[in-house]
Amino acid sequence: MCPGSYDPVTNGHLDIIERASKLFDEVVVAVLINKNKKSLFTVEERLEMLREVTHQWPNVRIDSWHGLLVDYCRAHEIDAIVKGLRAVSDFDYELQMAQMNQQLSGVETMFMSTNPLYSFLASSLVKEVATYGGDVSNLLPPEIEQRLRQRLAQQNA
Ligand code: COD
Repeated sequence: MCPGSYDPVTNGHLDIIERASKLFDEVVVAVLINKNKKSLFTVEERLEMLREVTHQWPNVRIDSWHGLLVDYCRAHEIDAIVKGLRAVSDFDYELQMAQMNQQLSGVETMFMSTNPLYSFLASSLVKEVATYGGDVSNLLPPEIEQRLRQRLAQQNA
């Protein structure tokens, strides 16, 4: 299970998903719906984008979920959550979630070190840079960058 907001999916996410797809028979990439978090893309759009950029990995499946991550894992007999760690700043929160999820359900979390190329990369930063006209072309797949530019243009129209 590779969970996230994926608003939108970045090269940092894709690096983790690809590496997980080589380690596990099947990988579920789930968009977790958080109604309190303001997102730029709808859940349907995020799912569509994820499908577009992961189709080359046949063992990767895309889904969405509203509720506790571990409830999805239990319902689908998933034993492992895979998370990418970018920096020490990620670690405290990720460790807390991993321990809570383990305690709630027994589902284990495995951490994969970020590709150094993407260690500074987060969807929120990409959106901010693109909003002010910065170049994000090496941080996202081209089709996702195009969608991001379109959405930001719609917002400014
Ligand atoms: N390099 C490596 N990994 C990266 C990078 C990068 N540049 N960017 C992101 N990642 C990885 C990280 O592992 C991250 O966790 C994951 O991708 C998803 O990133 P985001 O930003 O899309 O998603 P988040 O951080 O908003 O996702 C948080 C969750 C949705 C996973 C979390 O809130 C959750 O599990 N929610 C469900 C409700 C629940 O069960 N809550 C109780 C938790 S104990």
